[in-house]
Amino acid sequence: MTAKIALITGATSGIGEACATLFAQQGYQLVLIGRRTDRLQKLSAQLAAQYLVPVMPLVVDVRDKTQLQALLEELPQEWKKVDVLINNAGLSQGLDPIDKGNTDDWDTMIDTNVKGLLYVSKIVSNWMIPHHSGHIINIGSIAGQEVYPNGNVYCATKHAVDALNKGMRLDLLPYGIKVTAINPGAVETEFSIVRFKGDEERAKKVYQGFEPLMAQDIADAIWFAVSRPAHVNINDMLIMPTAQASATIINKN
Ligand code: NDP
Ligand code: 8X3
Repeated sequence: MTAKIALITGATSGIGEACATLFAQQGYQLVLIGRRTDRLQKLSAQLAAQYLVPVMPLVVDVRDKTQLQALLEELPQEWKKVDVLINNAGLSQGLDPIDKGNTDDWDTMIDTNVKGLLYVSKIVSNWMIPHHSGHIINIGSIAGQEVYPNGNVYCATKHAVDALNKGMRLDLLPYGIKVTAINPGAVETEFSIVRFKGDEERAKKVYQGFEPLMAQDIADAIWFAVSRPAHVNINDMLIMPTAQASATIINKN
């Protein structure tokens, strides 16, 4: 039997990297997407050597729909039978009230978290449809369920992911394609370093005084959803650190 294929966006760190590792462990062939060439090449080589699975690294920005389409459509036909798409690439930029927000940051978040996810989903769902199978995992957030002060645009993008997750499930239902949202609370990754534009001290403080989730916790939840029997779909899953009750209420020491 040929190996199953998972396509993971944002595989160069955090949740995407943990998913790449877990799916390689499970024997999946991987298409990995990210912008940082060195990291993507290194991870791909390491997973291929350690787990003996074929890995196809694609260095591309999911916001660049022309390049994205060209690279994906150029893949050899056998790589297009994607069984699992993990729409994970995403980010937050800044944490400011609406009147002080940086409009370039807004563009980056909307273009990556919403439009990038759409571009990838359109291409890959068209590969899944003829097979009448496949599973799309959309990484949402607690920020897609609640809105917190200064989270405005990031929260809006994750609410959009929630709506798109539901919309995709409706539209792809006739083709037997599963669609699942995984919505994490605080996960210690590079997320806050990116949000605070490289300010590692500020980023570290986000996770101080409680035990946050780790990227592996989210990869495990994704694997749970993907490994259910054919007749079972997990529509969505909200996963929080035990110390976190809502977007803003965290029991810190
Ligand atoms: P990281 O910053 O560690 O990882 C983000 C990944 O997305 C990186 O691999 C980055 O790769 C990739 N990425 C960002 N922009 C682009 C782009 N334009 N094109 C291609 N790849 C891109 O953060 P996380 O692992 O935490 O984030 C993963 C997802 O989880 C995001 O969607 C985030 O919103 C969501 N999330 C995170 C939570 C958290 O607390 N950490 C909680 C809830 C949801 P590169 O820079 O190489 O392109
Ligand atoms: C990331 C988690 O709470 O910073 O989606 O929005 S949060």
